[in-house]
Amino acid sequence: MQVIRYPEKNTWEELLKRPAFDTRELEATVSAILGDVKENGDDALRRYTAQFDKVSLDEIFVTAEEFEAADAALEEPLKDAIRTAAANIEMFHRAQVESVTMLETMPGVQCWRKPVGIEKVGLYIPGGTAPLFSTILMLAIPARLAGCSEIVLCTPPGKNGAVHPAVLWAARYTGITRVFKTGGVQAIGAMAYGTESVPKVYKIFGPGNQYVTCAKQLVNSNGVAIDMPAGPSEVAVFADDTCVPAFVAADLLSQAEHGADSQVLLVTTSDAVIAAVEKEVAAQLALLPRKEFAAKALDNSKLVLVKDRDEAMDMLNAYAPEHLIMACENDEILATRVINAGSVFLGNYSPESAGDYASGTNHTLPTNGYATAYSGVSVDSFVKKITFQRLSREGLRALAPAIEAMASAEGLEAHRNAVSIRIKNM
Ligand code: HSO
Ligand code: ZN
Repeated sequence: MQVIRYPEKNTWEELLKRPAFDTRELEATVSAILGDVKENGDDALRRYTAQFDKVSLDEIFVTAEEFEAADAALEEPLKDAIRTAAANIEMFHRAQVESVTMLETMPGVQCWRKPVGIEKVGLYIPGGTAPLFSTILMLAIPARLAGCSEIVLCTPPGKNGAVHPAVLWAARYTGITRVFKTGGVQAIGAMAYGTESVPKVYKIFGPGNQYVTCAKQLVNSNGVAIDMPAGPSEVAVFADDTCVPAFVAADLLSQAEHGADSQVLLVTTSDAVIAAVEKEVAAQLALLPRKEFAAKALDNSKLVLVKDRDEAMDMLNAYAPEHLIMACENDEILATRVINAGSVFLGNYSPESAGDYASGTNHTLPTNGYATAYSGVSVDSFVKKITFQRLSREGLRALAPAIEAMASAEGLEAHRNAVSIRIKNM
């Protein structure tokens, strides 16, 4: 980890830069696979599954027997853990379900807005070095609460042709029974265009590697909605002398273990904290099974000493982290100054892991500085909001002069007439 003391403001941009993540060079490969899936459907999915996942599949969809086998294979304590997490996530997201408020903007002019679930949504869960079944809870629970009527899930099979039991169990527990064994770019193509087995959806959610991200962007430019542009996962910690360095180190490592490209940043007002955190990171890293990934991520990571809390907040808002942990005095007061962050964790007892799994908040969050303008996934991500209105005769009569004047001024006589013809008829 690089230690930087009292950096000048004009060096911040460089210091806070994420490593370049340019998907353009992948575009040719990715778009060839997408085109193949569009043209050849399930045949193409089977070919890519044989090529990339090294397994030949008869059926692409997961059968009832496979769900049963997953249920038998999964240990009860893990099922219980998933139940606890799901209950909290459900409670937190249920409160986001908006009710319809009818407003009378003028007597006889009624307007309202109704959230309607996106009919068909597709969730993608990567395979890879760790099967993130927790992401199923984070996507399927808000999708159900939003009222999406068709929710499908794509995930790559392991070399034995099966999907990880926790993935299948979490899917069925959250009400998803249409799971397809296809991963990577081909899965995104399948959900974007539809194949014989996989239905076409209107919006695609979920994390993935650079190829998956590139595929999501390409199908997005062809009219399929996506959750958000994704980059490698990141955490920033603000810590002062009241932090517990061992906790801070553990939080930095928890994010670093996601992958070699993960980003971790510590901003502190205390030089003693830097020394203590460095020592703790070294000790804890040595014990981690995923130490290779974590060590690589730490190579690109920074510990920054700043002069005071104001400067720390300026720097953190400029960085716009996906996760922000504030292990400092009066954390709640300082937190009122957070402008750019995906999700904030306050105090010494709020590790990012709580939000990653089980406290209730969503872990699908904006990375790569997108927290300046994007929110994490919520029930809102799964709904469209449709506006309605009804004008009574009196309502239209009262509003007519304004509409007619504006329509005439825009030179749109047919617009004006759609009002005038009714007034004359009254
Ligand atoms: N930190 C990840 C979410 C996750 N962590 C899933 C563990 N499992 C993305 O922000
Ligand atoms: Zn995580």
